[in-house]
Amino acid sequence: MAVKDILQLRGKNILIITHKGADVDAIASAAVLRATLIKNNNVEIAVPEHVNRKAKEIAENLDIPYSMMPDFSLFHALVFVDLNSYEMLGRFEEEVKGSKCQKFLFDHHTKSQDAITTKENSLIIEDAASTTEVLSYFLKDEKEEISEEQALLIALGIISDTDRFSFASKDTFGIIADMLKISKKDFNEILSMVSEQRSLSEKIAILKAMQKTEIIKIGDIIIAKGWIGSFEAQAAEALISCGADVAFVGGVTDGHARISGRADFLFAKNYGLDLANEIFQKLTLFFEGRGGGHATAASFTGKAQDLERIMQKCLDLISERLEA
Ligand SMILES: [Mn+2]
Repeated sequence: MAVKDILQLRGKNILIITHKGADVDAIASAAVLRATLIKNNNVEIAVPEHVNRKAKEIAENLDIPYSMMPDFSLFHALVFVDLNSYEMLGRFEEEVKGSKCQKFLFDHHTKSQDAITTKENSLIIEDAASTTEVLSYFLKDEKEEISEEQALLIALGIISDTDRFSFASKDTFGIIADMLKISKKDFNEILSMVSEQRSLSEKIAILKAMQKTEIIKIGDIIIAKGWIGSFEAQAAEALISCGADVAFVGGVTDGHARISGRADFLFAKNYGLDLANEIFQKLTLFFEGRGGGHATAASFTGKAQDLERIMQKCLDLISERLEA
């Protein structure tokens, strides 16, 4: 078996699954793959738990159907996009574990220990800007045609996941140039599809998190540690844009402790730091829970009562790492 065998499937029922809390890259990736596979198969998209606001808007505008309660017994093959760990599967975890279906996977997150499928059936490119970028390589290598709509979706995934090109892989701009041509859309039009207005509650939550932020200095390095009820990821991002080199923001959501970590891109590069690998996956050695993500953006979900201790462990691990 190889990941490209997915293109040989004929007359099958295929379920494409995104990570929980699907974002624009996840939904766009699912739709790109669906457009290719649907030529010869029945294809559905499923999202465990919720879809973020922007992704929902894009799914509506581009008529991308998805369900949140698929009947797993109907499908012959499962395809995972924009995730590679069971942690990110949320409430689909048990059904996926129990499923004997063929499983394929496309992703750009740091590889995790709890892999969903075999290496042969996975295409994981950790330094790709988005999963849609990974899919653009795949379709090109397999000489599959990329339609106008797929090109638009690939561009949307890249622009959204790179936070409008605040980082990129060596090929990102070349791909964007190609996709703009195929999509026949101008750049501003695509940009406006992913730009987002923060809600009032989000703005206030983030500003409050700033008030409660502790600043820890290790030599010239600034680590920020904050607390918030929701929007941990956005608050951690805000702390990085305010000047922190690394930020950890913790909160309790739905009875679970959730910690989001962010690192400044250049800082992480200079130190060869990978937050997912070196901090968030390691937390599972000390606490019950799940952790993973990317080099500069990662998270951990554990027991609510451990929040304070998990936050302290993040600081210990990063201090050990940076002082070494
Ligand atoms: Mn992604």
